[in-house]
Amino acid sequence: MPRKTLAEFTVEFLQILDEDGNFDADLEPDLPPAELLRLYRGMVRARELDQRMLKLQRQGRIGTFGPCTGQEAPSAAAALAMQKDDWFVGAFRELSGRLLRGEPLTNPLYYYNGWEEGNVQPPEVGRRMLPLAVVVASQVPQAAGLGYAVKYRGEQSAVVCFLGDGATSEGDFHEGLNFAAVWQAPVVFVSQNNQWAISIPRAQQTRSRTLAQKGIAYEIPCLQVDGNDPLACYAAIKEGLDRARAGGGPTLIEAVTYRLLMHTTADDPRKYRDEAEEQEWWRKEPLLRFRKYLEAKRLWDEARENALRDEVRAEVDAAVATFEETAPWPPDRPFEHVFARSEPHLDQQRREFLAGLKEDADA
Ligand SMILES: Cc1ncc(C[n+]2csc(CCOP(=O)(O)OP(=O)(O)O)c2C)c(N)n1
Ligand SMILES: [Mg+2]
Repeated sequence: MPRKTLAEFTVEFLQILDEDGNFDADLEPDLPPAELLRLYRGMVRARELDQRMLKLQRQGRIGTFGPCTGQEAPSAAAALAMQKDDWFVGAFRELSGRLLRGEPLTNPLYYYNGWEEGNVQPPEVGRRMLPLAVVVASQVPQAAGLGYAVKYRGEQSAVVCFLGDGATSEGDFHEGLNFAAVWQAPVVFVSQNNQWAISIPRAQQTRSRTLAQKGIAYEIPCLQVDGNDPLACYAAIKEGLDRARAGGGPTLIEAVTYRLLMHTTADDPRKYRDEAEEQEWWRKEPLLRFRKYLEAKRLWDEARENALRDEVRAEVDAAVATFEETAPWPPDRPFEHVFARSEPHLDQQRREFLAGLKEDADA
């Protein structure tokens, strides 16, 4: 008996705006000028805060953090495509999306100084933004569960869950995708393929030709997009959210982007990658091309750019001043968030930690 083909698959790629500012007018999403400007402003705010945090870290004024420079497009686009009641489930490179959802600029400063309070959103933002997920892929099953919950309750809301390229090699990723598919949970998974997982390059991460195709095994519609193209990211995430709300279950999007800076401030990329590769990606970064797009639409010019940068830098200055002047929690505050009730070994660690700080101060 001859073998026969049971199934065939394709993986599509979407780009609307390229690095030179050329765009496909037929594919342009229907976003009014005010929304396009909001998107750009959101990305600029993230870039400026990121750059400032890098300086603060180097000066010992905040702790270790993972910069998001170059990866502003996917989560900013998601924030625009999402509704207020949707759940935002991030990893740790979604600064632009978080800020666009309303997170105060002081939150990342608090968080990266060791205060879990930086994950708490003010009431106007609401609770539908999960804390940063540093444990790689741990947020994927949680997003599937949230999707199941909103569906079970008959809500119209959906979930957008971010993860990295390395995260797609984790068991949690596959378990989460499997459950989301079986339950037809309204979740849009967005893998930010920034080409690196610390020092592991994309080519050593997986043999899969695309990360998007990992959805196929679970019968999840998938798409690869130019992750430095905010318009393609928006169109793809919006399509996924519309499908989710219409009962069509989950979507997997691979957003092809690049981590322009270090993994975290604790490492030095020059040890494991070529500077020529970085330079090539600086040319493709999202702010540059989106500015060109806005200029082509006659929505932007040099004067507006300078005014925005000044305004945002002043905003960042004010946030840093608030963070440093008010210093709202003592340095041993994180110990209060480990267990509901403290344990003797934790009390011991806390005493040692405080004694160490005192020693450093006295030295
Ligand atoms: C379960 C787990 N294993 C290992 C680590 C250490 N770690 C932190 S980030 C990271 C790489 C993540 O790569 P990727 O998913 O591509 O995300 P990116 O950092 O590039 O945004 C690793 C291995 C971790 N935090 N959690
Ligand atoms: Mg990565």
